[in-house]
Amino acid sequence: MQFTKMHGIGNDYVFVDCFRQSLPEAPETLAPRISDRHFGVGGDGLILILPSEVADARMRIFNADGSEAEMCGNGVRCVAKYVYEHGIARKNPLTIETGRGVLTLHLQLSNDKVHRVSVDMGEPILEPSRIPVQLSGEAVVEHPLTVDDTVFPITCVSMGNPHCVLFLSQVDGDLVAKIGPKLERHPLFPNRTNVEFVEVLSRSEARMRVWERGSGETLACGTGACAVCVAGVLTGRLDRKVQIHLLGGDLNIEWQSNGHVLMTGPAEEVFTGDWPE
Ligand code: ZDP
Repeated sequence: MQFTKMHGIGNDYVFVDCFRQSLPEAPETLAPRISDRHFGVGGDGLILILPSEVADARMRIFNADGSEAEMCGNGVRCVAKYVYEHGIARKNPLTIETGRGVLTLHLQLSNDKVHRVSVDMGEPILEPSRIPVQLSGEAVVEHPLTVDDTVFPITCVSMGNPHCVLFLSQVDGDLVAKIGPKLERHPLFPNRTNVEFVEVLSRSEARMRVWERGSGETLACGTGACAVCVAGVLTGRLDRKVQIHLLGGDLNIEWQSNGHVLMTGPAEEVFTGDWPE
């Protein structure tokens, strides 16, 4: 099976072109093996690029633990780059079918290569039952949650996949590794959750680290950065247009007046190879 290794600001995945080869039999068991950084190719997960009835292509994403996610921000920019550059659809904009619907992606090209992509990520979902988080009310904004005897005000947002955002005065790796998995698997989140740890730098700038559902800490999360922008506006900390600094690089996020979130960032192809199955 041919694969292509790609990343969006260090959030790296193994991509399989299912236009040109058959779908892997059991992607949920292939994902942990191919993502293993010692015994496999290495990555935060597996992404399948498939034909679609309703868009230029369809994306399915499996986390490193084999769980399938509804959406991914860094991955969909890479899918757009692959679809354009490998001649599946040389169009701009492109449409990609995901677990949260068909998205429109505008490509920034130079010498016919895709360097950056702007994705209309759709509207954020705030209704607790649709995130899902087992709390009442119209939205979960700064709800005090105690973990390890510390109270963390959580704000919950879905971008098709669930996010739990924490604003803190200081964020370090120990905190992410200690609290991340406990919130990911907290009983409040029936489908588990991604967890964002955020330091606000100004009204238009923030630094974040992320503990991803099914992958652990990663260098970046695109849907997570979108959730941080939305949570920042809801809690009065951030303006609607922000730059988010992640361990792997920067993303530009805008919660537009039409209610849609626009995410802009790079996408890179690293190498291709053969997986012996
Ligand atoms: O929702 C989830 O289970 C995520 N771990 C999916 C991956 C999200 C991604 N990192 C992103 O950029 O949004 C690809």
